Amino acid sequence: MKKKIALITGATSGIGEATTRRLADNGFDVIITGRRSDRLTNLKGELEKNGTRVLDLCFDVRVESEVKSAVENLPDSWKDIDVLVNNAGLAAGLSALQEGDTDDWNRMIDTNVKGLLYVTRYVSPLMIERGKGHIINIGSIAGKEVYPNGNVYCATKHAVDALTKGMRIDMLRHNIKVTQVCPGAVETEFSVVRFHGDEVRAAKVYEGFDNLIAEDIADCILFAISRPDHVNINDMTVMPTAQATGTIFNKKP
Ligand code: NDP
Ligand code: 8X3
Repeated sequence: MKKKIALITGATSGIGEATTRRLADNGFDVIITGRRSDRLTNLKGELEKNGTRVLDLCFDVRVESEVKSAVENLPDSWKDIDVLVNNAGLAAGLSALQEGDTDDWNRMIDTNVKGLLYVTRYVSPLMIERGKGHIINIGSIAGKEVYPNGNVYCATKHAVDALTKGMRIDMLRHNIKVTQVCPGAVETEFSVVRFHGDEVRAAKVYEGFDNLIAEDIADCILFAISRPDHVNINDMTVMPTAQATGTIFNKKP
């Protein structure tokens, strides 16, 4: 029997990589994307050893022409995408708006909002043609509330929240499910990227409590995509037990 196909953006690290592995373990063939080609090659080699069909596509979600060309040039055997996981994203910086770095802002807006839009714009017609599909957008607790110095990152994730609702309406008549998964603190490369490579500062984010791990979010995605045809999970907010809001934690001293 033909296996289902999932396309995961940002499969080179963290939540995207864990989701790729989880879906491969559960019978999906996977299209893995990201900018770091060496990581894509390694992951592809590893998954293929276990019998998963893998297509690696190296592109930057911020560059519309790259996204368009990657999707338009998909080999026929990869066009029937059942699941799209819009996961690629980042935070850059954590500072008051009046002190913000505009390069950081552009990177977040271009990746988290425009990148997600470009990928969805070019992949969703393939789903529409087949009259079925499931889009998973990775939002954040930062898309449900705003915290000090989170300004632009929170705005991009609020945009993901709005786009999720908008695409659910637009895709409704095409029988395409749209789900948003909004994690709290997950230890990945996220904070190292946010703090521009400062690993010591990044590690402090996860000190004193049991953070989520990427596999926890992969489990939620697998749950959402394995519901019966007539069931759609609109939204999942998934937090560490020791985290109540974006900034309130039950940290051990
Ligand atoms: P990581 O930094 O570990 O992974 C981010 C992934 O996004 C990488 O695979 C990276 O690949 C990819 N990516 C970033 N920019 C681009 C780009 N321009 N083009 C293509 N791919 C890109 O972080 P997470 O796994 O934690 O983050 C995944 C998603 O989860 C993000 O959307 C993030 O906002 C969200 N999130 C994370 C939380 C957390 O606490 N970790 C909580 C809530 C939401 P590469 O560098 O190879 O291009
Ligand atoms: C990542 C979680 O709380 O750092 O989206 O914004 S948080």
